[in-house]
Amino acid sequence: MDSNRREFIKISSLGLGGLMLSGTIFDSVSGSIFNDAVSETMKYIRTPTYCEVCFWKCAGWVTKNEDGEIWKVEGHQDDPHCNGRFCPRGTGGVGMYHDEDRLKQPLMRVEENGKQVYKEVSWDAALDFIADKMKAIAKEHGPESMALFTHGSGGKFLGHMLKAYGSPHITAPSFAQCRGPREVAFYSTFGEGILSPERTDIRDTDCLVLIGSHIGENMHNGQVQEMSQAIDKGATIITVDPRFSTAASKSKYWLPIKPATDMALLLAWINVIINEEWYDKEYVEKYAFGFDELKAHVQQYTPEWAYGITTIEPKVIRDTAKEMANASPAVIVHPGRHVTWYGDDTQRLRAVAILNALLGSWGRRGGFYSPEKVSIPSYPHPPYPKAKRTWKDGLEDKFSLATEIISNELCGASIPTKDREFNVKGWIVNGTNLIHTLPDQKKTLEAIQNLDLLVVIDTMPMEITGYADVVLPECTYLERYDAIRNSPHREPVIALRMPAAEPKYNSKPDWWIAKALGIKLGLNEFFKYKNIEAMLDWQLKQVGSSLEEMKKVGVKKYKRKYDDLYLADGQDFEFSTSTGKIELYSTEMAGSGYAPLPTYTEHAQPPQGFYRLNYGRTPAHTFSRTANNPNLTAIYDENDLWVNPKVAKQWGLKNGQYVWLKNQDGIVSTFSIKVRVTERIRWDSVYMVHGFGHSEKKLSRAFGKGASDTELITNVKLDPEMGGTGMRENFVTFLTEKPELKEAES
Ligand SMILES: Nc1nc2c(c(=O)[nH]1)N[C@H]1C(S)=C(S)[C@@H](COP(=O)(O)OP(=O)(O)OC[C@H]3O[C@@H](n4cnc5c(=O)[nH]c(N)nc54)[C@H](O)[C@@H]3O)O[C@H]1N2
Ligand SMILES: Nc1nc2c(c(=O)[nH]1)N[C@H]1C(S)=C(S)[C@@H](COP(=O)(O)OP(=O)(O)OC[C@H]3O[C@@H](n4cnc5c(=O)[nH]c(N)nc54)[C@H](O)[C@@H]3O)O[C@H]1N2
Ligand code: SF4
Ligand SMILES: [Mo]
Repeated sequence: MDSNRREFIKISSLGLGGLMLSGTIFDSVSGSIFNDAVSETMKYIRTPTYCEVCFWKCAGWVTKNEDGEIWKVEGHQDDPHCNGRFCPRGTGGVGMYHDEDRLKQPLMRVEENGKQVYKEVSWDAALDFIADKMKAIAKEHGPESMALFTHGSGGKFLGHMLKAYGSPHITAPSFAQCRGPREVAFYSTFGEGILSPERTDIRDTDCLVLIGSHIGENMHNGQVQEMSQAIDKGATIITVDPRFSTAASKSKYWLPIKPATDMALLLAWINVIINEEWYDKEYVEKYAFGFDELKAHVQQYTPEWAYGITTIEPKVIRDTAKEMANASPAVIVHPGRHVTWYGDDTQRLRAVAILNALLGSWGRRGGFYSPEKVSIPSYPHPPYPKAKRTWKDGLEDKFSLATEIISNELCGASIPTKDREFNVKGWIVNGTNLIHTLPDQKKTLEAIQNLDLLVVIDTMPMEITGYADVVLPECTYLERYDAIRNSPHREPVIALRMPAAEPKYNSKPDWWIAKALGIKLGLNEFFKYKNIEAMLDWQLKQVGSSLEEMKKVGVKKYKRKYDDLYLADGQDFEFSTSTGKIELYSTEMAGSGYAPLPTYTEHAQPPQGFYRLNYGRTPAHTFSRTANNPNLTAIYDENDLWVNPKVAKQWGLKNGQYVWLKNQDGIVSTFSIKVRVTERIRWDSVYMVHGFGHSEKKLSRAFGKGASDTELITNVKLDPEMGGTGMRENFVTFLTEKPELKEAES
């Protein structure tokens, strides 16, 4: 491997010959973004949107001031995602539009005087280059050798373009780095997933159990609002977290569990609920499969046994089990969202699913409801070509329960090995900062060095852009149309995003990029619509609305087709599992060679002098995407490191002091992080918020602020069922002096 093939380029080092060319000639061919319909919308003072600061996608209104400049974004009253109120990040979303560090022009990697630099090019030139490379890759390796890594709304259009080109390889970090294990576990148990927004009926629950889920810092809007409603109505909150989270502070019970031992607690709860006969007998008898096997299986997992593992006292385990049973069926053992922790995550989530089944909460008010969404057809197009090879080739029966493509596997498939026939040769990366998002950075960088083509579409000069051959600036969500937001909810509901202003600089929306590139690839048949308005209007008309209507109302609710929000008393119901029942004992797991009933596996504990690296969210930021946002950095601009007072004393660490962190593999953090001495974290762990420690200097507010958890996550525990990356088995120690440049950088 030639390690200099793709030198990291700071976006600031633009080639001298950089020349701005507007895409006017090209625009006249493929349709300008600003055709009549859009120019007309610029007259509106208030335009509908849905938020892109996180994936809760709250619908809102954008208001402009008298000068026609974007002024504020507020929640849409009729939208069940936000009920008229945005979270602090959503309100600060206008900062994405105003951020002066934004990507402004298409850039191409060129060599000048023996040095790789970026040169500003026209859209036409950039897309010509990409199309030529993609054609060459298709010819030499097959179109399936192109992959799309995407997170965010515009990915739909790029995905359509890639499928039309002949590759099914579209992946998002929201599966294997986030909620994949949860979906797989719930599918195996109930035949249905949890989906997004989660189908948790929090507002009507009497007991909410948060096991790792830190709602309140995790600011998914509707859930936070419903949790506070439930608290006001007297619901019991039980929080299991090694850290005293915001949720813990609102809880009747806080169980400061020893990290990595949640499975033991879950199994002990199941043991108690079965042995004390606190489960919903009628429900289990009617709907569940494998109760006797489960009962026999959990006899070994007593609260006394779990105490030794989790440090949670048997009485607390019994008392909390009783609280759940008292509330049953209006109880939710929350499945969490970012659940890729220790590698046995699908199994842990199976235990969560089983517990909910025993409590009868699936399909019940105050438990889990059955969501419904509108069925919106896609704009007509010819069938996609069938790929000759897929990412699964060569995997044999590994990760056989994955329901989506595993991002880290596609990354791995980009590194040639002797025994893998299928290789990925080109990436389009859209709206995902893979350097901070995928664990094991060394592997990500090695994959990147082996590519024939790397295109990055982003709004900001994030780390991933510095490795691209071509960087394409997308305009922000406030400056574009996107696909109709179509969410599964208590009532089906759709929302429109339309541009509130023209794209700044020379940025363009993904829908335009996808269409323009598609046409250059000769895929005209797949892009028959004149422009996005025509396409959206066609789609909306299929469901009894129109673009004109949606521009006025922003959000439209539909009546449910089926009266099945909850199961009716004694209703017969066939679950989509192979037995037609809720599978306490999973036939799917057994059939695929996995454990049909969850078992406890011991995980590594920190070596002497090291602490488990724990990470999470802060209310004012989303991952790394907001780290440079002028409005949000004003609230919080660097992460800190939570350290237990006992540990601080032992190391002589003071509040506010900066330290570097070194992990079990000798990797040292590039930047230092401020110590926060607090009783709110156990002595065996430290905690930081994910998304900080940026090394790209062009991020003028984020550069060097705080530390990155990702660079310290080098030990990845793969989930055997679905390939998720367990990231919480990494341990760090403190360095109080600035270390030499770490190896990877020297
Ligand atoms: N170490 C560690 N890794 C994690 C996590 C963690 O907690 N710790 N969390 C995991 C989870 S749960 C998730 S869901 C993923 C999230 O992973 P990502 O979604 O990749 O997270 P971000 O770091 O926010 O990167 C988003 C990128 O999109 C760009 N962007 C923002 N808006 C737009 C837009 O409108 N268009 C385009 N084209 N680009 C845009 C941003 O500038 C940024 O480069 O990360 C996972 N990885
Ligand atoms: N403000 C804000 N909100 C967000 C996001 C954001 O970026 N910013 N991202 C959204 C996304 S995509 C996701 S996936 C969610 C993620 O949010 P969640 O699904 O709620 O949380 P996790 O990241 O799994 O867990 C973080 C919590 O787990 C605790 N924890 C760590 N180790 C253990 C353990 O061994 N056992 C137990 N029981 N607890 C442990 C941590 O102390 C922390 O409180 O947040 C969503 N909401
Ligand atoms: S929860 Fe906040 S950041 Fe996420 S979509 Fe809603 S308003 Fe935006
Ligand atoms: Mo996530």
